[in-house]
Amino acid sequence: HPEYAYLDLCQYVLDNGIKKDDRTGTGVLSVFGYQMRFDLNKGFPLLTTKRVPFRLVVSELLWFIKGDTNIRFLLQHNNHIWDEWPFKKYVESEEYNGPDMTNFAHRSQQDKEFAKVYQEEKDKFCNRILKDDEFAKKWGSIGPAAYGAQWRSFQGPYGSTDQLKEVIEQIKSNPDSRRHLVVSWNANQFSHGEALLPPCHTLFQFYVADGKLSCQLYQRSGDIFLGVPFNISSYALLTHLIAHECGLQVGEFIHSLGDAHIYLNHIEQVKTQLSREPKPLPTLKLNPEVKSVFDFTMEDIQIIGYDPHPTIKAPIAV
Ligand code: DHF
Ligand code: TMP
Repeated sequence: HPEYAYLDLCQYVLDNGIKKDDRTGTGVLSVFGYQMRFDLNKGFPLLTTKRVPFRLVVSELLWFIKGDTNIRFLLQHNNHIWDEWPFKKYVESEEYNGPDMTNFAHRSQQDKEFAKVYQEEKDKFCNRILKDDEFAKKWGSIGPAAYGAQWRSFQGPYGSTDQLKEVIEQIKSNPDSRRHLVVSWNANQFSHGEALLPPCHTLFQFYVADGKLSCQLYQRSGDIFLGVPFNISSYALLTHLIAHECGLQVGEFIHSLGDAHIYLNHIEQVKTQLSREPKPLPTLKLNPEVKSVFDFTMEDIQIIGYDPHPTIKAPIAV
C-alpha cells in the first residue's frame, strides 16, 4: 500500500531519530535526509490512517497558485492553518494592547483559562482580517518572501519572475528539459528579515518521461505528523493540475526531506496512527472544463472514495 512510504518514515524516525531542541522550544526526534516515493497512478496520496482535511489542502494550494500571501483568502475559506504566525507578529507589536499573549502556543496547551482568552483574541484577529481592509493589509501577510510570492513573483536584480507560469510553459514546449524548477528560497530576502517563516518547501522540480509528469520536492524541514501529510497531498495535487493543463498523465511524486522531525508532543499520536491499517486510497477528480492551472476553484477539485480512520489531534509548534 502506497501509504507505507509515510508510515515507514514515522517508524524510522521513532527508531532512529535523535532527540534535539528546536526553534519552537518543543523538542523533536529528528533525522537528516529521507526520501519517499508515491506513484500517483496507485491512488491519490491522502493519508487514510488519520483524516487529513483535504479542503484545507486545496484552499492552501489555490492560495499559493494565486500568488497570495495574505491569510484573508484562507479565512474566507474557513482555513485556519496559517493563523498563528501573523497573529504572533501582531501581538508582539506596539499596536496590540489586549491581554498578554507571550508564548501563547505553549501556554494555551497548559492553561485552560488562558486557552480561552487566546482563542477569543485570535478570533477577534481573524474577524478583523476578514472585515477591515487596512488591518488585513498590515497584519494578514505571512511575509513578502512566502510561497505564493516566490512562485508567482520571485524578486531579483532583473525584476520579477513568474516561476510557476514559466515552468508550465517549459513543460509544454520543452518537456525533456532538466530545468523545470521552482525555487522558494530567496536567501537575500531572508537575510534581510522578510519572512515570518522561511519556506519549508524550498525547491521543486518537474520531469516528463513516457507522457507522464513527475515532481520532486526538496523540503528543508518537515513536521512529520502535521505538516508532511498536507505537503504530500498538496504537491500531488499540484502535479495533477499541471499534468491536466499540459495534456500529460501523472507519474510519481518524490518527497525529499532535509530535517525530518516528530515533535515530542506528537509521539503518542504517531504511535496511534501506526497501529492502524491503511484503507484504499481515494481518487482525484478534476473538472475537465477547466484548462488552466490558474483557473481552478474549490468546486473543480474533488476527492472520491475517501474513507479514512478518524482524526488525530495534535498541538502545532509555533
Ligand atoms: N509549523 C509547524 N511547527 N508545523 C507545521 O506543520 C507547520 N505548517 C504550516 C505552518 N507552520 C507550521 C502550514 N501547514 C496544519 C497543517 C498544515 C499546516 C499548518 C497546520 C494543522 O494544524 N493541521 C491539523 C488540522 C488543522 C485544522 O483542522 O484546522 C491536522 O490535524 O492535520
Ligand atoms: P523551522 O522554520 O524552524 O524549520 O520551522 C518550521 C516548522 O514547520 C517545522 O516543524 C516544519 C514545519 N512545516 C512543515 O512541515 N510543512 C510546511 O508546509 C510548513 C509551512 C512548515
